[in-house]
Amino acid sequence: MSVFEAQETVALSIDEVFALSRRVLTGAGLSVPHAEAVARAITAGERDECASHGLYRLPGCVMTIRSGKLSLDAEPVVEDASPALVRADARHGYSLLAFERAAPLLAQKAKAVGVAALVINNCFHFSALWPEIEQLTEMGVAALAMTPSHSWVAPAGGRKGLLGTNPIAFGWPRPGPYPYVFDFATSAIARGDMALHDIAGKLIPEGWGVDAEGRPTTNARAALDGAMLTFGGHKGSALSTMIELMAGPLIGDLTSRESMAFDDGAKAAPMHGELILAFDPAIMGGGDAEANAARAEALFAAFADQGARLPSQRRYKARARSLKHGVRTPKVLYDQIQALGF
Ligand code: NDP
Ligand code: PYC
Repeated sequence: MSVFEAQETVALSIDEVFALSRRVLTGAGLSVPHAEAVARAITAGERDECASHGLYRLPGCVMTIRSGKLSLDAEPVVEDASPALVRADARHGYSLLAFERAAPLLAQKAKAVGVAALVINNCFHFSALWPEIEQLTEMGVAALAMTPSHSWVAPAGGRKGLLGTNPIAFGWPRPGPYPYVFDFATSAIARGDMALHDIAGKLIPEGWGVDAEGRPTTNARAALDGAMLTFGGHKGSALSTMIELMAGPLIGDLTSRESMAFDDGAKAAPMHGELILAFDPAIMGGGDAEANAARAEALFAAFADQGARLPSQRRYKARARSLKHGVRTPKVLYDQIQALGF
């Protein structure tokens, strides 16, 4: 349920969300290719009712643009590094354009050798991972993506920020338009969602964060100023640490702690790397790809048999609704975006 459920809203079509995002981003100085890649991600988030990674992100993008740290017109350099490795240097631009430019080669390599990796380096990253995963499943490959962020999250047993909110997302191509996709932070909740709780004056459950003194809190502001906690205790903490390593030192890029140091109080989006793996079901499955796909479908069907839903089902329902009726954005957010003056 949205934290803004009871608030006054403004109705927008999907095209209006994109146009508004593009206008603000180019108005703030971002080059057109970057602005359009970012606007596509923001529009997808708003369309799928992912409030923490939709229009809510626009004021933060403007802050990142004004920080002086982001390259506003960086041309990503895509390198065919080995038969199974694509490297994209975002050159301190946003991650999304680098991903869009490199993703077709990643899928092509996975289809040639079975499994391939895309390493994105030196990118500012603020977006949800599922739009990237869906682009890859549309190309017929299964995919796994992960990225650090800023060190807002305490490790299990600790009380101070060290790990990022570190999202991990996976996608499996299915017949029809809706792949199996999950995408979540390894913190108990994304920081964006924690901030939305703060803005809405809504309490957070115990276990999401501790205050600046390390005491458990149900106050979102106190947890944002203190430290967030991982989901699943030591399990989320270890998974988050794996993401720090795999999408950090393994690919020659920054950990969340180093990203925070790079930021140095500018309050820009985190700057680090991203790792995306792609798998070709035909090569990896060896024998009968159709039979393997049917067995995956049988697994998904068994969820429904016991009344369980698949991850992304809520999003896909929201998408169908938004494409038909448009979206409703909190008026307070809409006014904040208009007040940016672009
Ligand atoms: P959630 O805790 O809401 O988990 C989201 C995932 O779990 C979605 O795939 C969701 O599907 C699925 N899900 C939720 N409830 C159920 C259920 N009852 N049954 C089955 N599946 C369910 O989200 P988070 O707060 O952890 O993350 C939100 C977003 O924040 C992600 O998209 C992530 O990429 C982004 N993020 C980005 C970061 C970055 O650095 N770029 C950092 C951290 C987070 P559905 O959507 O259909 O509900
Ligand atoms: O919501 O945790 C988050 C987040 C961090 C960077 C982008 N989103």
